[in-house]
Amino acid sequence: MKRLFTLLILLAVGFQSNAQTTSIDPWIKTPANVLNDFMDQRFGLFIHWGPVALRGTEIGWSRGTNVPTAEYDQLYKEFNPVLFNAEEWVKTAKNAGMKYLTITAKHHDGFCLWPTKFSDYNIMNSPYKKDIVGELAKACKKYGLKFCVYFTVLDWHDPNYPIHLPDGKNPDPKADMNKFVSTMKNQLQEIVTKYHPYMLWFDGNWESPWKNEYGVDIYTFLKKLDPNVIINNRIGGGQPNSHPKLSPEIIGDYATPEQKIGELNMKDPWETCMTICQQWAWKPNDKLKSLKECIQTLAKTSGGNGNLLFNVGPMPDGRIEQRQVSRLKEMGEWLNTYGESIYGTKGGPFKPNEIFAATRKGNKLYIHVFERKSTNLVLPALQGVQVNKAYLLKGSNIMHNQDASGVITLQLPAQLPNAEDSVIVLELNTNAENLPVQS
Ligand code: FHN
Repeated sequence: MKRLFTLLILLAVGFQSNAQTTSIDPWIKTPANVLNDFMDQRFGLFIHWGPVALRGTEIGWSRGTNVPTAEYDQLYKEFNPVLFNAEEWVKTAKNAGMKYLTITAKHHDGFCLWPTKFSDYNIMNSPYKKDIVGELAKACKKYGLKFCVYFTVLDWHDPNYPIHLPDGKNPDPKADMNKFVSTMKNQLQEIVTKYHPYMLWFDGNWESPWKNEYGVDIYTFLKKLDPNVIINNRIGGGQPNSHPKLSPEIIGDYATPEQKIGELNMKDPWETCMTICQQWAWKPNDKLKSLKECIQTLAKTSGGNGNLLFNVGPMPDGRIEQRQVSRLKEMGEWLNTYGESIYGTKGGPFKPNEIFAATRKGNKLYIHVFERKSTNLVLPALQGVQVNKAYLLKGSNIMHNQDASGVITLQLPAQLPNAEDSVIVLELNTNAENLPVQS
């Protein structure tokens, strides 16, 4: 009811162009229940892909650096990923225990993976001629994953965007940002109305041409199309160092720490984005993260009350490398056993560290044990809380005691059941989600 009222108010006074204002009308912000649902998902697949896979260099950033600009901009004419199978990609995500998928519909190089009417530089003008974004949206719907779209606000290929190379220098005086933003709105309208993304992952907001006012305008525009679409914090003018933060002046619904685990934060929603290898786009023989690093990153992200958007870079033929598929499957196998300690949990109340992290749901406190340094694992004190029961998730009871100050000591088995992350459940005499975060 409140949202209908909001919409009527906004329609009545007319959606003033927000090009002048630098903050979002609180009434149109993404509802808390929608954001809570997003944070319950905990784990998603990020996919960086485009014609640059033909060179195995970084998407966007290798244009005019590792790959001459003219050569880079012609790659789409060779791009024919005949082994692309959207359902295979979505099943890979599902088998990994992932709940959402985010595809780079348009990265900094400007190439569009959907049949946009507003740029000829798109997949329909490659030999492949199929709607990658549409196929993934359909496959996500079929397999019950939430479909999300990455969209860059900088575009080094578009003549109306002033910066044409990754060095960010020499803004082009012939560029026209008003036309550029108009094209962006048209393309975003295509994406939202045709594919109905659950979340939009903006990026590239750090270059000088992009102003906060554009972010307000785009956020407001998107909310007219879908009041519930979730929007990250890279839509306003800003610096990369602002990505891990969320604040009233930063436009967007959640913070986006990159290639690192965000800090424990019970107030502001956040999602770490991280590569399973080193490069965002596919790179031959790139270094693959170990299973231990993958699982412990997920546990520490959840322990910090955040989501993990974990990235793969598919090959030029449309397949995701088998070693990456296998690594993700191993994560899924871990989640098959321990998923209740990740999905729908809150992080904390202890700060994640190299020995353990904590998540919680109802009266259960989950202790993710990464290393067995000694027989006893001593947890910070929980005042006024009683541990009624302690046991390995899906396993045997754990000896425990609690001293007068509330310090909890767990007696670990000689052999932990899981080399990456063994989860111990502490059943409390209170709701664990209400416990204050321990400094
Ligand atoms: O420049 C991009 C980069 O290519 C990649 O897309 C990451 C993913 O978060 N974002 C930007 C770097 O911060």
